[in-house]
Amino acid sequence: MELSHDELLKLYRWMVLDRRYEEKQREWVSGGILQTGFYHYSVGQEATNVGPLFCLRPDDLLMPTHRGYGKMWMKGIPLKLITAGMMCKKTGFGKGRSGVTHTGDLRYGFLARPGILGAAIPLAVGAALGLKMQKRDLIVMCFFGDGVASLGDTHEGMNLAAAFKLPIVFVCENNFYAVSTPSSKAMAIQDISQRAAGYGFPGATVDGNDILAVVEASREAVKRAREGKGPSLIECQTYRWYGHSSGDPEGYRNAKEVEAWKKRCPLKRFEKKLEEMGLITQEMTRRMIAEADLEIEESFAHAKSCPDPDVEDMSLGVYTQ
Ligand SMILES: Cc1ncc(C[n+]2csc(CCOP(=O)(O)OP(=O)(O)O)c2C)c(N)n1
Ligand SMILES: [Mg+2]
Repeated sequence: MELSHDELLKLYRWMVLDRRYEEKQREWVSGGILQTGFYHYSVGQEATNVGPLFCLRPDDLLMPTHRGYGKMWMKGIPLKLITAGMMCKKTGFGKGRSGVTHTGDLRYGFLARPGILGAAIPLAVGAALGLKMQKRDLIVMCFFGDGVASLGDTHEGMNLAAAFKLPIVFVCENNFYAVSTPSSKAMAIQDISQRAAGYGFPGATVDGNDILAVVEASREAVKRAREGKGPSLIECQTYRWYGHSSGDPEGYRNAKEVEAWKKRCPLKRFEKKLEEMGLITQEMTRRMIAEADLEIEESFAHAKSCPDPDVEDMSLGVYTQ
């Protein structure tokens, strides 16, 4: 796969920001600064967050999931807007009403994630159908988890996408758990990508902690969708280092398993590769971390200065005027 040095460093920078932002967010939550519900961390899943979106055009559409805040800035949403949204500020993403989890904004091609798991798949397929009917050369990228893989809506949506040859790429973030349920107890197949054959489109399983493998598979699937050849399914096998959400005591998995996955850290692996290629030094890494931290702090300072929503803002967008 051809990636320029500039592209490789860009990928690394995005992954650094993703890691630093979520680690900071955990501090905000434990320090009581963020109090607006649950936060779903994706630390450990950075390559899966960043890689597929790296292959999109800015005007393509994304259906995200509840996990992976990095998908937001990868889709062009400014960090300041995201942090203000997390703090439920009036001028933040989501306009202060539900944090950022179930909000969308078409100006960024960012579709709203419904709270009902699985419902996102037919919505994303509907968006792809719209693009096809309008004869646009845009595509939809639709993320979902291993838990969502077995829901009825998922099968119906994928089947329709195949039957209508829609411009959509399905990205399964298989982190092997749906809250406390291990995927080994929820399905009898080895790889979720095997399901693609049943719908009639290509499916591939990749190491979701290997950014280059993720980008390679994503590029191929995006190209296929854009050329009008229909959907693909990419299963990225990865792991979340922390609980399902900020309040999870994690009684369902053992520390040994978590430690084993931490050894496969997507960031460290990529860093090592870039060092071997002579593209990065420890000094550069330190500088990139400092730059990411500064951007995060600036977004936080901005969010603190934003106004809180007013009572009348509650019905904004709920009823037509
Ligand atoms: C229909 C429905 N059932 C349950 C929930 C609660 N819920 C939110 S996330 C989640 C787990 C999803 O697991 P997975 O698809 O593997 O994604 P992950 O959280 O691992 O990224 C559950 C059960 C929900 N939102 N909707
Ligand atoms: Mg999961």
